[in-house]
Amino acid sequence: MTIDDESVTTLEDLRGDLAGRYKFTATGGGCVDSAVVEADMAALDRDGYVIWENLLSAEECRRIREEVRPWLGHTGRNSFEGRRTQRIYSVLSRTRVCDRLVDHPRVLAVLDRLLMPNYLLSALQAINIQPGEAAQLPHHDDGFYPVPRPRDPLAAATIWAIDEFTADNGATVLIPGSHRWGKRRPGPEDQSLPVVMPAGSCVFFVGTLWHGGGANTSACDRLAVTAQYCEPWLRPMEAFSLSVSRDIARSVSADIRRMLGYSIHPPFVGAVDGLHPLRLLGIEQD
Ligand SMILES: O=C(O)CCC(=O)C(=O)O
Repeated sequence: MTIDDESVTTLEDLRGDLAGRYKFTATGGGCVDSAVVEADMAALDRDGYVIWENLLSAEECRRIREEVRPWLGHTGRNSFEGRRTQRIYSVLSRTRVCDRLVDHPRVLAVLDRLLMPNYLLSALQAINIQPGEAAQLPHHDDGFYPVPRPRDPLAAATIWAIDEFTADNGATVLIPGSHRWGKRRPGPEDQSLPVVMPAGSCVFFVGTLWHGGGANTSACDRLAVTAQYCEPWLRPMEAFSLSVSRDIARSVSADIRRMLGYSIHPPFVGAVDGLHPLRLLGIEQD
């Protein structure tokens, strides 16, 4: 959409991208049956989360485990990262093995309805909770944006079980319905739910839902991959436009590229030198 010659008297008049290149491009989420997505949205509205079982094959989980294992060197720097938890940041700059998780149609279909067009990837991490780890501090993922609750979510997260999640190996613990809370914090009276699910499954939850990594009292590691997303007008947790090279940005899917920041939130949020960031890659928009 281009801006015409009429004078601009309100911000709404600046509807298009100043580079004249902005479009609401359809995402890969469009291929999911709308009845399925409506059911997911109803669950999110009611509970704050939805669980999708067995989206990945055993072979895909094996490949992720194998690829990620050599980087699992050090444990967390504080109890939030987890003293017995290993985290790998900036996964997109290291490997393509998790791309399918980031732009999975089931995830995009829900994000398309939950967030504004051109929402961004905010984080992609592998999280390996080792035996002996204590439960993580309960939190909600958009809590670091200083916008008071109650409110709509500013972000959303997926946690993919690469190992099976059991009640005692550190399965993510959620507080169903807590996405609607105002200022209150979780207490001992609140019912929490360990997300028990087979390897290859995914829990999707809104950024206002209170949750945390569970305690691992088992003898085995619990490997997960988390992809988190935010509104296109917010600063993502991980600065992907700095950590992911232009060669990698060219090689990933159009959906991931857009979520890395090669997109515009109209009229000009995300522009580079006044132009659409895709020009840096020499890629034409569809
Ligand atoms: O690993 C998990 O299950 C949850 C981790 C988490 O919520 C976080 O680190 O923000």
